[in-house]
Amino acid sequence: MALWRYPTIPTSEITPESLYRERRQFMKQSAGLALAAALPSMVTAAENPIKLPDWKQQLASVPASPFSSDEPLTDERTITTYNNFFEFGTRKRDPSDWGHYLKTDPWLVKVEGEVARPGVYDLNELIRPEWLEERIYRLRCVEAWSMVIPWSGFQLSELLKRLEPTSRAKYVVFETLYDPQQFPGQKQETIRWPYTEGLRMDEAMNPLTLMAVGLYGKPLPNQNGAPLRLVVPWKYGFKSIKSIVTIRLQEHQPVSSWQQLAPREYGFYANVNPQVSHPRWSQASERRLGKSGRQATLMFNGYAEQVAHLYKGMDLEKNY
Ligand SMILES: Nc1nc2c(c(=O)[nH]1)N[C@H]1C(S)=C(S)[C@@H](COP(=O)(O)O)O[C@H]1N2
Ligand SMILES: [Mo]
Repeated sequence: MALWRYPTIPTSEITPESLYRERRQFMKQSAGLALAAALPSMVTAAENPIKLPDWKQQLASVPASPFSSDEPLTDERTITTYNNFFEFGTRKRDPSDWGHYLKTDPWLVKVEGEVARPGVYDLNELIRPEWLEERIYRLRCVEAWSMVIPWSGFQLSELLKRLEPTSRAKYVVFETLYDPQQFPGQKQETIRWPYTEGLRMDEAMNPLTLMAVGLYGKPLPNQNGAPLRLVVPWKYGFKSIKSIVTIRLQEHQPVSSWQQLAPREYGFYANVNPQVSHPRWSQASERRLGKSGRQATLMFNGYAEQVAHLYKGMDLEKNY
């Protein structure tokens, strides 16, 4: 028997998506009532020895974003056991098998470069509970599969505004934690660590760009990039960098990890584009995990209306 296979999420905590939707609907309707009913029980809450930071407790009841997709959700088990997170290894099961090695509390985020408010922030100082909302987004991996994921998080633009970028800030760069003690996959040079990603300033400020801290109404599981990850729904999944410890604003375009590893296959933009093939396979269609058959991949992953204007006049075959 393999002793190392701790499931990170106990089976009892996995929520079927139908139940999840019902519960969310119920909560919306009864939010007012629940608040009143909660008052007498505040004594018990105060006695609760497990004191989570405020924002973690709120995740189950944050408002639903109008940007949410209404497609059926991918079930929680698939979202939390079929992962790409090379810091834990290259197999889809590695992140859920090894995720428990990562300690996410406390979590410090270094903000540097072209900002008026650089510094090392505790994650709990960085998050404003009133920013939080739930956004159901499609995630399209460059490997031609996709999922529909209920994230909880906040618009990156809110955070950036608070950090006050200078006029020279043209790009935002993100880095994942480098610590081979917690990330066994970093003992191999599969990619050049730390995992690095970047966005042009207008992409970062677009209202669709999300910083996720939760999934299915709970704090992010480690395998999904706890405690803080980027989600850019119109780009291939690899842009959505996990377990972020550095946010840097700078004037020049950064080189992202996949671009550095295979520049002919992965570009800086990585916009979902069914018309531009990967050199080794087509991007025209995708397999929606949990569903049979394939479906057509949509331009910008279906978010063209909100983001196509960002790339006006650019040759998307060259800027892949
Ligand atoms: N730090 C880091 N972030 C990462 C990756 C990774 O290996 N390391 N994989 C990326 C890829 S290829 C995809 S498809 C998504 C997968 O996110 P999920 O496992 O939460 O579905 O995470 C992205 N973010
Ligand atoms: Mo991916």
